[in-house]
Amino acid sequence: MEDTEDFVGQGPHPVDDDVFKEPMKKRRRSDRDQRFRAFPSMEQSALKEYEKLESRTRRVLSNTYQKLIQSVFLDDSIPNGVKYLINRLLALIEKPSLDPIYIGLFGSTGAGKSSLINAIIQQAMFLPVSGESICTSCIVQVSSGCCEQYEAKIHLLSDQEWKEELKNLTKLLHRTEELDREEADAWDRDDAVEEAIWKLQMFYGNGAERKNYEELLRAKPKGKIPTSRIITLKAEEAGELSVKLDPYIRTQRRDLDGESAETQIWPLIKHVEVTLPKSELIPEGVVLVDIPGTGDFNSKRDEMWKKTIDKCSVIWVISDIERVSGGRAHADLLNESIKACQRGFCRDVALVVTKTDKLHLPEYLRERKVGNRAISSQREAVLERNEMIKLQWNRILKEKLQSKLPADSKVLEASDLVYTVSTQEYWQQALLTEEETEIPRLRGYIRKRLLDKKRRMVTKYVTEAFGLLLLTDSFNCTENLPNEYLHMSGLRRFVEEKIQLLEKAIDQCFAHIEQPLQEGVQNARTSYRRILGACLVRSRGNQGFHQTLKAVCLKNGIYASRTLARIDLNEAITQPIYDQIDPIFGGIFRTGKPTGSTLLPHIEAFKDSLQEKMMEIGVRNGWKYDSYKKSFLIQEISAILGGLEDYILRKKRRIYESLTTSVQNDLKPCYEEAAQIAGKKACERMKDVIRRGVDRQVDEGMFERAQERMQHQFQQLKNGITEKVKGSIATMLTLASSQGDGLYKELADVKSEYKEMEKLHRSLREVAENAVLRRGMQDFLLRMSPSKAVPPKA
Ligand SMILES: Nc1nc2c(ncn2[C@@H]2O[C@H](COP(=O)(O)OP(=O)(O)OP(=O)(O)O)[C@@H](O)[C@H]2O)c(=O)[nH]1
Ligand SMILES: [Mg+2]
Repeated sequence: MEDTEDFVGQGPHPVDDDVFKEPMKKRRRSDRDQRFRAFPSMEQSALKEYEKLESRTRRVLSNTYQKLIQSVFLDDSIPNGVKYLINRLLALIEKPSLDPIYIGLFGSTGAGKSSLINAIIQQAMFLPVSGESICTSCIVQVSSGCCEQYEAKIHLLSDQEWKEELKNLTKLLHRTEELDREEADAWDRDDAVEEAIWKLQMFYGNGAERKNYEELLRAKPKGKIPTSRIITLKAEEAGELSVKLDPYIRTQRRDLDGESAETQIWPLIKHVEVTLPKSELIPEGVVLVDIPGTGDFNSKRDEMWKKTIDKCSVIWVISDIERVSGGRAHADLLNESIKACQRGFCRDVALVVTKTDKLHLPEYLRERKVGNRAISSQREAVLERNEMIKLQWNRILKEKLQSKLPADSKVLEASDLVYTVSTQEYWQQALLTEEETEIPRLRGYIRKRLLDKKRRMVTKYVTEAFGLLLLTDSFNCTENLPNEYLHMSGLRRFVEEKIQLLEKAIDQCFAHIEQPLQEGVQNARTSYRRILGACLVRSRGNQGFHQTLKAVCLKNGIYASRTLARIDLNEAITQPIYDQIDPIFGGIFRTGKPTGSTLLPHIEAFKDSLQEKMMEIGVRNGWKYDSYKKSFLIQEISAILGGLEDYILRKKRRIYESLTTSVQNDLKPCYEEAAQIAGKKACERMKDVIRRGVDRQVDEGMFERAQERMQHQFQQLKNGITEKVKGSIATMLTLASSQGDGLYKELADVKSEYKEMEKLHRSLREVAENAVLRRGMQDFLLRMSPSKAVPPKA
């Protein structure tokens, strides 16, 4: 742990960012800043301590595993208990160190997402950026690894996926012959069509847009497609990889003829993964994801878009300072992010306002109503505006989140929901200091998230490993007492009763959703016509909308392109239901402080009562205070129920989406019918078919069916939970009561491993204490130092 000692500001440390920085950059850094530089390394030492603890634990587990398999290797039959042990050890050894933390940068085109990633990773021109047109063409993931090289993997659509895309593209382009003259003139090719033609031309050459699906299936693509469907690029330096990568990521201009090999396979690109060499700026385990704001016409890519948003545990909504107020796209993005908190793993939403350097001073001064302080410079104006934006948006965001999420969600406690950044100033520092560009603050945020997660993960890991070592060691210790079996069967009855109680508790907690669900359905019934009407008009009138609408229908109600706002009819008409259920739904699945409707505390209570019972039985049986068997049982109960939490989180998304999925399913025939329509007044006729189709389905109980499906999903979750609990506990009890029954075997001596594990388990607390101590010192130093940027008086 080389760094552990340098956490108190003992003068300037040339660690961290400085090493990577370009030499010619202007510096404006006081002594205070120098001391601040030490903070990241404090966090890093904690991180390293946890990492060390984890790797040592893994080593102990492997040694134990090896000894075990050696001692049973030649046996004819391996006792069940030992098998169980071996499997558990192996599972723990193979458990991935840390699921990466995905941080999604989610924003409209031109908002500055790619520029921000470049600044955070300290590579000025790494990802392509552009001020002229849509730049990043697909989802790009950036992370750091342990190798020395820069690497990129370009993932392509599979053959099947491309065929499906082809089918849809040709359907969209298939204009009917009977289109009459008048309409043909008015037929202004809209975005969906432009894009389809261009994709086909790029992939198969000019004229492809006139061929039908079967012809295109036989046609030969211009470019070479690797059978693995992954293109790997490697480079020694960032600049080198950046050049190679550029054509794959950058949206190609349609007016240019794509002749290079990269652009020819471009319509196939699904997403891109970039791995940087080991970096202190984005530590291993963090993935920054550049997510375009609208999704994609291709179903596979669109599905991935949604999944990617859902797998992010942090979402930064990126918004250009000039668009942050009043932009509809911006509001849509915020809503989508809050939805992700409901259905996905997202725990944290923040607003990152970009390009704060863009300020026209005379204009600002003229509009400026607040402040009695005179503003004399661009810099002061920028800083003042930043503060104002923070105040304003912190409030707006909190209100928005409050109406959607349970009242005391973690994200609502966060003091910093808004960041005001400037990547341009980060590189130039003509106006602002590095700190004031808030790029370092975002890096701090990333590190804090990682550290929190690592702490939780390692604590769980070490505790579980310790329990397993206890059990292994206990196989070598005969501790059999009379009457024990009797108590075990008593225990079985006890467990059954407790499971019944758990089932009841889960029912009660799910019952909270029923009333809002009912009300939501009523609201949906009364407002669906208005909502649908709003979705089916375009400010431009029908011109060109005809094709977009066709695309919507071809995709079962969902249409996404890079240039238009996303259209999702199913989501739109179920929105009134979601508006009603959102806070309750969030409440059921929340972690942290429980309310009457929260699910997890019931499982926790179930665990506690079981563990208490184990203790009791232990005492009655005269098991030694730290009896192996007792420890094992208690440990295993934690492990079993700990696994449930992940299971519940995975199911959550399915339940949440069941309303829109159900509606989409019911409306499928109507979408299919509408997609067939061509010829005269196609647009009006399509709208008509959709309207009538939805009316009919609503009359036949579409919303009520959606409600039932959601309730059914909740029931399934309940059954899943109880089945899992029953199964695992039964196995555990069988093992625990069978030790004396010939299933037990003298195993290799693992005393030393046990001792080592005990030590590691103890140091878990030390590491946590160190972290608290360091944080205290950090707070102290912060308080002692002169205030940071002078906040303007509002
Ligand atoms: N003045 C100023 N311009 C910026 C800043 N950050 C980004 N830009 C410019 O804004 C434009 C768009 O930036 P990008 O990073 O390409 O935006 P994006 O969100 O990745 O856009 P897409 O890839 O199209 O989704 C570029 O011309 C950048 O140079 C900033 O902090 N200040
Ligand atoms: Mg971009």
